[in-house]
Amino acid sequence: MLSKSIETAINNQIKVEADSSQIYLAMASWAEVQGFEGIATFMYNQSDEERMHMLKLVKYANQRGGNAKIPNVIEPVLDCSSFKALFTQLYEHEVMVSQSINNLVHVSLGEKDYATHNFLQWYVSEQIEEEATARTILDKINLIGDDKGGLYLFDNDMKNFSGNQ
Ligand code: OFO
Repeated sequence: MLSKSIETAINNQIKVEADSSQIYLAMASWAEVQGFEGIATFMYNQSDEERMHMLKLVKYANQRGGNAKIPNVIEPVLDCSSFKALFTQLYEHEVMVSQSINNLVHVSLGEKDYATHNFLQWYVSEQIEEEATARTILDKINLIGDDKGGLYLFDNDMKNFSGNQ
């Protein structure tokens, strides 16, 4: 049985994952309208992954006798002034998600809820990957700058990136 404080902390994380899914969806739609098919595909896939992260938490909370709360959807505010700005926002968002997962791990240990602690290890590993992916992409964008040819190749590259996820 989940304690009230763990239930609340999981519900907070459910919202973080739901917001992440919305942010990636907004980025996907923006990239699609701009004609960047590869980036759009990557973002759509990420959005689906974040929804899956949210669902896992919903099911876990309910399975442990808690009550998962389904949050409102937010309208994401994107910085589309440049690709660099957009991917910096993405990277910073993932760092924030990792911190949020770490907090949750901390709360579960404090409460000696080892089942939740064990369940969260999957998220800890997932965040290592997601942060690394975001950092790799940002490094590439920094190399390309505003070069149109480079962006074209980068967009193509992103299709494969999505395939590897
Ligand atoms: Fe990338 O946020 Fe989920 O865990």
